[in-house]
Amino acid sequence: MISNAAPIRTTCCYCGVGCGVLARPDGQGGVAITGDPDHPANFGRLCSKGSALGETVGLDGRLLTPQIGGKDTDWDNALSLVANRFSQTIAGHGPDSVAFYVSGQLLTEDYYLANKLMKGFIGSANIDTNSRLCMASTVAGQRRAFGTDTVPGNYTDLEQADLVVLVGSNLAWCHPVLFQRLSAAKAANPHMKVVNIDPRRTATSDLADLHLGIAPGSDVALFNRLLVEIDQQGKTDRTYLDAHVSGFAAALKAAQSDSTAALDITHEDLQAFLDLWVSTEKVVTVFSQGVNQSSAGADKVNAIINCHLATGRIGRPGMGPFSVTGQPNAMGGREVGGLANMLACHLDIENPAHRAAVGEFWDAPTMPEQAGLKAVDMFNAVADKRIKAIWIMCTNPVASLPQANQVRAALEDCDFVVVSDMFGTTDTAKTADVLLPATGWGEKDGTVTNSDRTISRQRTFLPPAGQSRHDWDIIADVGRRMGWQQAFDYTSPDEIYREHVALSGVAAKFGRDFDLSDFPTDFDSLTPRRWGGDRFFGNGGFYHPDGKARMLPLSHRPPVSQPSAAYPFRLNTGRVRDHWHTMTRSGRSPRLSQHLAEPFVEIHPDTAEDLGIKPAHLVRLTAPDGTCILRALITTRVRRQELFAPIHWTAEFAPSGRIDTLVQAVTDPVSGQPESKASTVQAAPYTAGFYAYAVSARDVVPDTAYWAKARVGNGWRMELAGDTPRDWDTFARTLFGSGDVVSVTDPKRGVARVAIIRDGKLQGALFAGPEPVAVSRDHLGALLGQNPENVLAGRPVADRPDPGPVVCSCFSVGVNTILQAIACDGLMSVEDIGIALSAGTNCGSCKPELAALLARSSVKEAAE
Ligand SMILES: Nc1nc2c(c(=O)[nH]1)N[C@H]1C(S)=C(S)[C@@H](COP(=O)(O)OP(=O)(O)OC[C@H]3O[C@@H](n4cnc5c(=O)[nH]c(N)nc54)[C@H](O)[C@@H]3O)O[C@H]1N2
Ligand SMILES: Nc1nc2c(c(=O)[nH]1)N[C@H]1C(S)=C(S)[C@@H](COP(=O)(O)OP(=O)(O)OC[C@H]3O[C@@H](n4cnc5c(=O)[nH]c(N)nc54)[C@H](O)[C@@H]3O)O[C@H]1N2
Ligand code: SF4
Ligand SMILES: [Mo]
Repeated sequence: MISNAAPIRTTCCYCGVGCGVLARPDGQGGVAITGDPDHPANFGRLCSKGSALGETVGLDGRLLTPQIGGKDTDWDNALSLVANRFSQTIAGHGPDSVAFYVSGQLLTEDYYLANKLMKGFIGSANIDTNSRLCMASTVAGQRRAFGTDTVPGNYTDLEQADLVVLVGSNLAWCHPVLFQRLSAAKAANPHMKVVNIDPRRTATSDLADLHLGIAPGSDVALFNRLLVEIDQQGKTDRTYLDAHVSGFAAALKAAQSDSTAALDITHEDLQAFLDLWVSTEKVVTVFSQGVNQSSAGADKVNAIINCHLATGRIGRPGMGPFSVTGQPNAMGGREVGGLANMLACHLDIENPAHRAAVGEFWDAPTMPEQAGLKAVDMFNAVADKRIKAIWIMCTNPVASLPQANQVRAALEDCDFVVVSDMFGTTDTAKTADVLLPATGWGEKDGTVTNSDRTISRQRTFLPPAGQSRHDWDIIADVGRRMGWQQAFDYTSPDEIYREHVALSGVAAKFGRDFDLSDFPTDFDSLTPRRWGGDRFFGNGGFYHPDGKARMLPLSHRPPVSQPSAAYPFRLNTGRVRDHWHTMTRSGRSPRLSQHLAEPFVEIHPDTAEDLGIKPAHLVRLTAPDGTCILRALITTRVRRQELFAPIHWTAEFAPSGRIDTLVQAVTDPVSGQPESKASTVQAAPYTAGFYAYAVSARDVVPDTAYWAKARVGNGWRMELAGDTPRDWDTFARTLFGSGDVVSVTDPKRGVARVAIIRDGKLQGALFAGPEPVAVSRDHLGALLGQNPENVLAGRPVADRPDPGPVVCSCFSVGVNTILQAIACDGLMSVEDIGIALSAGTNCGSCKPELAALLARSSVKEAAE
């Protein structure tokens, strides 16, 4: 029963859009979720992940007690061990022999304390964060251009612009609510144009008037060409440049000597983009991981900013460069100084006056004078034993760092590894000496900052799972046990919040942008609020000592790994609509697991043909440090010789899908961010001796060369493949347990259908054959735990048509149902589909796919 009490106002824990959420707990561990109509990020909207938040708050799989060496223990033992081992390591080998690796998903208060403990008390700057893999190039680029890490604009700029350029951003899937706001603004303003710059076509490209499928890594060449065009068409803003910017002449000169050869797009498309950008005053250039995750990431950021500075199109409504942040608190982490090369509140670690001020404020015994190790270097230092004790909080580096097999080996070999997580089964948790159960979303309380500088509250509406404790509380306890009782004497997050607000006031005295002095000191009265006001830099006011921005001279540098005879294909990686990172939470939601239920690789049809890879067959990708087996998704959305694979699958869900085992640990020399989108690999068909599809009521770990599992309502669905066919009845028993076996086998054709039924209820079913098996996957999943009449038919009986793979996760509407309705009922628009089938009417995340299905149907009609 849902209570009638006032809902709890909180914030979504997924992406950096930072949507407001109303949570209505049912008092039994469940919760009803709706969008907060009053939150300025979403005004009531939620995407598929936000809408499914209620499915991910259960206790399923949660780590409930601290563990030492895999055995349950109590907090006192666990934290004494952590404090003692860290203290001993520091005493024996110095403060730089220990490290914290933290996360843009920590709340600001957690993050603040981790930074305070490492930088102010342990006295090392070896604290870095997964934001190094995410936003570091933007931080570096903004600091070089503006003198501080400031996002100049806000979300309304995307609505007020006449041109929105999305560079290396799949906004439709990764920032869906912002994408919905953009789509609505475009529908309302017929003059508005959208350009998408991405080597592959995505759901985002479907909204764009122009898609530039540039060669990977060529963004600097593109924006250099744009700078030249701005100059040639006489669109530089001399007044703004003279008053507020230095470096224009050198930047232009460098741009003029760059070439567009690297772009690999048609002259017409290039000119169309240049003309649009140059002639449109109100232009916002949005950028994300296609820009950041590059060995030229910081340069890409500055190439974009250069064009906005040259035209003075910054800090005014509808104009400016706009970095969309990935994680819910990527921005908060930057504000507290969570990166190894930052201090706190946008102060600089290398600046003695800044250091002294922060040290004095904290009453810190010691402060590091130099930046610490950045993520990739940090794990290299673990590998070569310079770092002997590491504490990993709220991130899963064994899955998400490049050369992930080496990261795993380094942690397995490290003297002392502490992992704080909600789950004890992650790829990283398996390497831990001490596992600390952390509270998760719904249980935690604190603040987060979204992409447009709006600080919002996350609030508690559930009790902590088991013995789990808040991250800030765990860190403070360890700080006290290490001997700093007073400095870590906190009893609630609002004390930390007030301290952070006060420190920002100290920073502001140095003329920094980040100042929360006007924020309420009472935590509970904090409503969503943007720091720094609506916009920065419309009238200059940059944070370099002379108050001017810097334009940088830049030239195109290709990705570091170049295709070779051994590794001829370029591997691009990224996200899918309904999964979040390493799936520890989204993988528990049946609703979110249906959209794309297994790891895949997008391959161009010509490349697939050259390699002899057929649709739905398996592909083996090889790189110097790893191998993956993935499902082939043959599509013209990627360029020839280029592959795209999602990042989400781990040893928990599909061990041969761990994509970061293939990614090379190449980093940007300025930002230290890995080039996660441009590795080189070998590709070949994986010749399976059998393919199988299974549904199982219980969670199992098959012993096949390939398997991928996904949650369904009453259990799991699994894709399997391997070298040699099995004795299928025996195999089914091992997977599904005891019961009555019903089976049909045709050994000659190598085909088998086996079901196990116990007490009249389906425990599991397996369909195997020499080719990928064609059965209705959703239908079989729904039969688990039911009385399974006709289960071996593999699909619904004739009077119940097969809905096909789910497109709309909110209402479980499949692709066949939608195509059928388009064809038979003459549906013409996404709205028509909504009225007929409800698809797309709740969160709207599938609207781009509905539009693509409509387009596909009309092309087919036109051809017929
Ligand atoms: N559904 C979902 N949403 C998420 C997340 C998630 O896990 N799932 N994670 C969140 C996080 S932390 C982040 S950082 C964001 C990431 O959000 P995005 O950056 O939008 O997502 P990605 O899919 O990583 O990459 C975006 C695009 O960059 C393109 N790209 C690759 N190389 C290049 C290049 O050289 N130039 C250009 N111009 N483009 C290139 C890729 O083809 C890809 O389509 O998403 C956030 N939102
Ligand atoms: N090849 C490739 N690699 C990539 C990327 C890419 O595009 N390509 N993207 C990179 C980017 S942008 C990012 S942001 C990273 C993300 O990579 P990760 O940060 O490694 O991924 P997550 O799954 O978000 O890990 C968060 C972990 O914290 C746990 N957790 C959740 N809430 C809490 C909490 O409140 N407290 C604690 N202590 N734990 C909690 C979760 O269970 C999970 O194990 O991946 C990076 N890696
Ligand atoms: S867009 Fe979706 S995932 Fe991102 S904050 Fe909003 S509801 Fe959450
Ligand atoms: Mo990210």
